[in-house]
Amino acid sequence: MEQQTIKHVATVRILLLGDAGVGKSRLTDLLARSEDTPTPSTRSVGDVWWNVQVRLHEYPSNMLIGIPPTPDWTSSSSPSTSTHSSAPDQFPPPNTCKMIPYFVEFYDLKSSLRLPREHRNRLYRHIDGIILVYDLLDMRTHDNLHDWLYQPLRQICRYRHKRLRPILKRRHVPILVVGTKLDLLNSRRLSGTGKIATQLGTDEILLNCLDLNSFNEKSRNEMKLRKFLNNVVDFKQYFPIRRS
Ligand SMILES: Nc1nc2c(ncn2[C@@H]2O[C@H](COP(=O)(O)OP(=O)(O)OP(=O)(O)O)[C@@H](O)[C@H]2O)c(=O)[nH]1
Ligand SMILES: [Mg+2]
Repeated sequence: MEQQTIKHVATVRILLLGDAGVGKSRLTDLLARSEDTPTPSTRSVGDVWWNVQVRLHEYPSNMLIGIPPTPDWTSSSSPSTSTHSSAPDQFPPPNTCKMIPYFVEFYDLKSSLRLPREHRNRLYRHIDGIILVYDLLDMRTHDNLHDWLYQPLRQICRYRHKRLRPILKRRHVPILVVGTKLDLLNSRRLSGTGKIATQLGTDEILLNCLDLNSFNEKSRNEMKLRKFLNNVVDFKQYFPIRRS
């Protein structure tokens, strides 16, 4: 990892959305957990409205100085926090890839609180990624994800893109869909899963949030998570917060 002082490590922010009881808090515990931060208190950041847990993510630097991930991404605007140069014509050779550390903050709303709109909108301005969470035992929680997503997506689009609409036709904020309680599913029937993920063109992970091995290194889940976090960093770089 590139040597950087804590002061120079940028932060990306991820919002967890989903019905009460689907497993958002347990999933946050799992996502933020590391050897250095084994308990929630060692990785939690205090906030009145949100449970915020933080982890480090290592971003491969050749992705930043290479060509943007898709042709419709603009690289002309570069965020003030970025220390990276803009795109050269070719990817650098693989051995020039350095890992750049980023803090990742997961924002999980405290369930007992009803969040005032101004607090919500203030946070949405800084959100670089969304994780949609549903319960595999109750597919209504999957269908409700459309409702959970609509307002945050609209607000993030407003703060990060020049135009409000159409949201999904543009390169929107990265989204990951997670179905929980896989361990309690006693049939192999997974009908209905994957619908919203397909509509959004995103990855989906099905897991048991209570299993500490769910994101083992080099597992499919871990690879999907890594790809999502890389996209989140890209989004922060290519769509910095606009001054309104
Ligand atoms: N067996 C099993 N239990 C789970 C799983 N995920 C969550 N749970 C349990 O489901 C319950 C609710 O999980 P939470 O993480 O508190 O749900 P939440 O989405 O944060 O709920 P709110 O904070 O009320 O919105 C807890 O008892 C968890 O232990 C899972 O994958 N498998
Ligand atoms: Mg919770």
